[in-house]
Amino acid sequence: MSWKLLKLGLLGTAGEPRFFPKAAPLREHYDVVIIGGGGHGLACAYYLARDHGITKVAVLEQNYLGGGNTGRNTTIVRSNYLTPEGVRFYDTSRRMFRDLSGELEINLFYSERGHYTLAHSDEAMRTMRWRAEVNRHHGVDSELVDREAVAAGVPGIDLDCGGQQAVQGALYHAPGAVVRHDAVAWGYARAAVERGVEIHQKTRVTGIRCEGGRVRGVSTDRGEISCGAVVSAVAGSTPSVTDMLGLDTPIEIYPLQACVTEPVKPFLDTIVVSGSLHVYVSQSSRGELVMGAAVDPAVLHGTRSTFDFVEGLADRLIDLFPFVGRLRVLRQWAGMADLTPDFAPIMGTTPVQDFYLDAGWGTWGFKATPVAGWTMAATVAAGRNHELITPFGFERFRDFALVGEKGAASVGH
Ligand code: PYC
Repeated sequence: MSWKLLKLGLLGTAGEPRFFPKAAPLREHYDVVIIGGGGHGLACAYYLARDHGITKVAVLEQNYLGGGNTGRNTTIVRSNYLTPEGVRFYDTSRRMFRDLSGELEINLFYSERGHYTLAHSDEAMRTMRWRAEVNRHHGVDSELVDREAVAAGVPGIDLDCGGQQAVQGALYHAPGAVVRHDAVAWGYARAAVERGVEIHQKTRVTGIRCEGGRVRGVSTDRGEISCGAVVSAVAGSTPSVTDMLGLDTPIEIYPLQACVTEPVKPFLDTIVVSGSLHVYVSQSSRGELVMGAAVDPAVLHGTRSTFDFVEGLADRLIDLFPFVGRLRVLRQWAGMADLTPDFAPIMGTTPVQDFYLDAGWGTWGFKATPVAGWTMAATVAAGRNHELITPFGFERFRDFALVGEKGAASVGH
């Protein structure tokens, strides 16, 4: 018997420390309050402490860590976007993800699989060629591949799609990866706490106090806090936070659903996306097929799952992978996608002094976790937008300076 087990038996207590300590009571003042204990908020807290020495930081989470969109996605990391702004931003994130397990000392199961975005028409082939060119121009590994290359790279695929919308080729993005999503939140949380950040779960922000046009504090269901700055990183709950300040954004909330099948033998070691069929699929290390579709068709602030979604997804997926028709769906879930009209986020400073927004992530927020946290922390520390996020500024809708990111996924362009 191992000494550790014997000790546990004799003492009756496990010697392992908690992953991170229980939060203490709320303090009266913090330099920065971050609303939202998802990946983005926790990453911002971590980089505030690591890069800027700002450690009097509280992350307030109304529910539990990573319980929002961080734990409700299909874990895809890629940087094969269409706009130069998008490519630069998401590629910085992808490179940060690659080194993150070492940095946070937690195994995030980061796994580079390659990512195929299928093209089912001449027009889609042209767009994929365009994306490949923009990607390569910015040093991102993407190429247009033909139908034969797709057949060779994606076992089990029916390139004729059951007789509809045959696959002509694909944008192949070799660095496309999957990563264990909830571990990303836990890793950032632990590393932030180790540097002095406080995390308060089950703490709901009920109001934001301003004086003279600048933020002074927040009201919570556990009491009042004063603070020097507030960062909102709450994805689908963004309208409830911006309403507290009377700030208008063009964000609309649509549910994004996903599901997994029962586990099967490993056969798919790549990520496959079809914008025309509105499906994407990869196989997890447990053998489950992790799959999703487009956002639900109507605005809804909720995370209910529907049979309609599974039925529609299965109907389209079996055109691509006929044998999947024999598999059972094990579980399904939904997130609340905060969509902007130009499919790019809204980040950084706002018309309210010392109130910073990290929002508008739609269906592509998880892959931005490291870069969003890093650039938001730099923005809060300097009081002005980091250069990587200037194209995503709050004022762009007023100034008609939209980004037009057509490399977003799960949304009909
Ligand atoms: O942006 O890669 C993506 C994605 C996949 C599913 C939802 N968004």
